[in-house]
Parts: sequence; structure tokens; C-alpha cells
Amino acid sequence: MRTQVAIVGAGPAGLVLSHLLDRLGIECVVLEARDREYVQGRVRAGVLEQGTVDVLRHLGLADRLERDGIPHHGLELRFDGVGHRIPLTDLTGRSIWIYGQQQVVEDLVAARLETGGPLLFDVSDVRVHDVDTGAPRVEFRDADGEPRVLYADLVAGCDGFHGVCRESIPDGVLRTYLRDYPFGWLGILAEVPPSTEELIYCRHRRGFALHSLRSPALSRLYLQVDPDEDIGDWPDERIWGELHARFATEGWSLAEGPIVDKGVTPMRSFVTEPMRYGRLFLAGDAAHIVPPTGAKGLNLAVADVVVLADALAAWYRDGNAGKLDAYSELCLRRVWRVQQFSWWMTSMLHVMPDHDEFGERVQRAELAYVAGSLAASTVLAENYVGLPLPVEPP
Ligand code: RFL
Ligand code: PHB
Repeated sequence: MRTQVAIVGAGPAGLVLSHLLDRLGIECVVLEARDREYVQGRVRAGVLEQGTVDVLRHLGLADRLERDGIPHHGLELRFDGVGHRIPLTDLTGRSIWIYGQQQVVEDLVAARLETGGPLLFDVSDVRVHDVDTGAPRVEFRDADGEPRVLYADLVAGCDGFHGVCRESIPDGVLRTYLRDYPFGWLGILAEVPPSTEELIYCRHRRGFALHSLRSPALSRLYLQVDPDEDIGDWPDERIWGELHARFATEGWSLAEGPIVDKGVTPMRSFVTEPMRYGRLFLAGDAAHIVPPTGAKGLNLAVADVVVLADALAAWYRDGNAGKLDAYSELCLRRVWRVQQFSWWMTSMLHVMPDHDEFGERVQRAELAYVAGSLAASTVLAENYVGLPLPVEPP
């Protein structure tokens, strides 16, 4: 097989890139290690920045999002048992959308298969070769276990944190920055109408909690737990008990319903530099991870591939490699901004196991300042709704 761009990974990064390239008339093949049901069934992000929604609209892939997505204009910070609204749209003129990553992926997969764009699920033994030459190739086994070779001009490594692309880069080329947090999130999806219209980010002595949603009938909730917490130790009653305790506030209560999905996710901040080696370009979680407190991972993945598609357009149009050469630096500027924001939200809202009473009082003072100061709440709002994309989607 031969193509122009080989894309490894059919998460949001790989799928959005494939659609951007289709629009530009650049051929690509997407290789995905898992099957379609698995890829579409992963419960993950729920918050889309305005910029991400605009990219999906630009691609003509926002019909269901326009119908089922829920625009939000504010969020609540709840601490010391009291809620404070941050009016995101009043402060920034922008809003966010509640629309599950599952739905985004479903929409993108369906549209790609409809147009006959190559998207191979269930591939295995994926290996990228010769990306430091002018003729890279990707070797893999197809869904039937047959060995295949995909020759390409370039490879896009969109295969997430545990993928093979980053690992295939020789030692000494990349510099990585990592922070593991001493806690994780236990997340549930529950069949119950959300008890709130806007997201609630809650700090409590017992730990952080987040009330989010997926639809008028589906709630998504998270609890700060130990990073290696065994989900088996969390029967539904314990989860609801803990959620009630942390969210407790006068005149408000949390509705319970059947839990249809639950799991524990560790929290980390991670960046690799540069996001390129020869003709291999890393994008999304393959290059960086943010803790979910800022709701940024998917949005950052989309921003990367917009920059990459724009650079590829220039390269194929007039052979100009300038934008490809600038890809890593342009992305990393935004990546570090978002890293700082995600780290800040995480540090401000979670109970730190190493905090003494002084640390706790400083944290609460910071929350009170963010909730009460126009300047400080604008900092939160501007970052939360998302900074403008580095380039217009091509
Ligand atoms: P993905 O989604 O991990 O996709 C990578 C794909 O590559 C495949 N793959 C391979 N394919 C071929 N060969 C191989 N060797 C391969 N190895 C792996 C994988 O099967 C997969 O399909 O990365 P991508 O595309 O970069 O997208 C990143 C986002 O998925 C991620 O950043 C977000 O989910 C993070 N995140 C959130 N982001 C937000 O913007 N807003 C949120 O509200 C938000 N909440 C969250 C989150 C992530 C969470 N978890 C579980 C990590 C909440 C949670 C709980
Ligand atoms: C979610 O709805 O899954 C969600 C919302 C906000 C976050 C993280 C996750 O910060």
C-alpha cells in the first residue's frame, strides 16, 4: 500500500487529521489497533472548546453536535460548602460545549467510512521505519493477521500515550517532562438527570469532586481517590455516599441513579519535546498528557492536528517545508500554556496528601480569590473556554 500520510491511531487526533487532509485532497490511511466498538465505547472527555466545535463545523461534521451538544456559559466552583458561579461567556464572549468524546469519535468514524476513506481497525504489530529518511514506511498486521507494509511520505503519530510512535524514536532525541500526581480520578457514568445545569468543580476536605454530564438523562461524576485505588473496593453505595459528602451544600441535593460505567484514571502531566523526528510527527496524547481538571486533552489534540494539516497543505501545495519545521515549536507554545492551566486547576482543587494546615489555608485563599476577583476569575475563564487556535483550520 502507498499513501501520502500514514496516520497511526484513530482517536480524536488521528480522525480529525484524516478529515482535514481529505478536505485538502491529501491522501491518508488510518491504522487503529482496537476494533470499532472499543474505540467508540471509551468514556472519556466531555467538554469541547469553542475552537474545537468550530473545527468540526468547518469539516461539516457537526450536525449531531448542533442537535445534541449542550452549550454552557458558566461553571461553579464549590468550596467550604458554598458555590460560586464563574460566568465564562460574560467574561470572555466564548462558551464551551458538552458533547462526549464517544460521540465525537462515532461521528468522525462514520463519516470517514461513508466516504470510503481507508480506516483499518484491529491492526497489530505496528512498527514505523525509516522516518529519518525520505521514504518512511509502517509495517503492521491487518485484522486477518496478514503482514502489510504502508509506504508514505510522512507518518502522523496519533497513537496516544501508550502508542508505538513515540517509542520508536531513538534514545537521546526527545526530552520528556513528567509529573505524576499522588491521586487519581474515579469516574462514573450514571443514568440519572444531572443535578446541575453547569459543571461543578468542588473542593472538600475529603477530596476533589466533579459533577459533569453527557445529556439531559446522563450524569458524569468524578471523585479524587488514591492513584492505585482498586475499583472493586468501590461498590455503588460507597461512591454515592462519598459524592453526597463532598458536594454537600445548603438547599441542594444530588440525585442517584444506576451506574453504567466506572473506572479509575491516574493523573499526570507529560510533555515530550520536540514533537517531531524526521518525517514522524507526534500529535495529541502521543506527545503530551494533561490532568483532566482543565478539560483540555481532546482540545489540545485537535489544536495539534490543525497546525499539522496546515503545514502539510503548504508542503504539498508548493514544497515549502517551513511550516512543517515550525510545527513542534508552534504546538509546544500552546501545550505549555495548557499544561500550566491544567496543573494550576489541579493544584488548586485537589487535597494534596503532603499539605499541612498552612498549605490548605493557602489553597482555600486562592479559591476565594478566583471566585471573588474579576481579574482572577477572568484568568480561569479565558483559559477554560480555550485560547484561539494557533492557525485557522485549512
Ligand atoms: P487517544 O484518544 O488515546 O487515541 C489514540 C488511539 O491510538 C490507538 N493506538 C494505536 N493504533 C495503532 N497502533 C498502535 N500501536 C496503537 N496504540 C494505540 C488507540 O487505540 C487509540 O484509539 O489519543 P488522542 O487522539 O491524542 O486524543 C486525546 C484524548 O483522547 C484525551 O486527551 C482526552 O480523552 C483527555 N480527557 C479530556 N479531554 C478534554 O479535552 N476534555 C475533557 O473533559 C477530558 N476529560 C479526558 C477526560 C481523559 C480521561 N481519561 C480516561 C484519560 C476524562 C478522562 C477520565
Ligand atoms: C467530563 O465530562 O468527562 C469532564 C468534564 C470536565 C473535566 C473533565 C472531564 O474537567
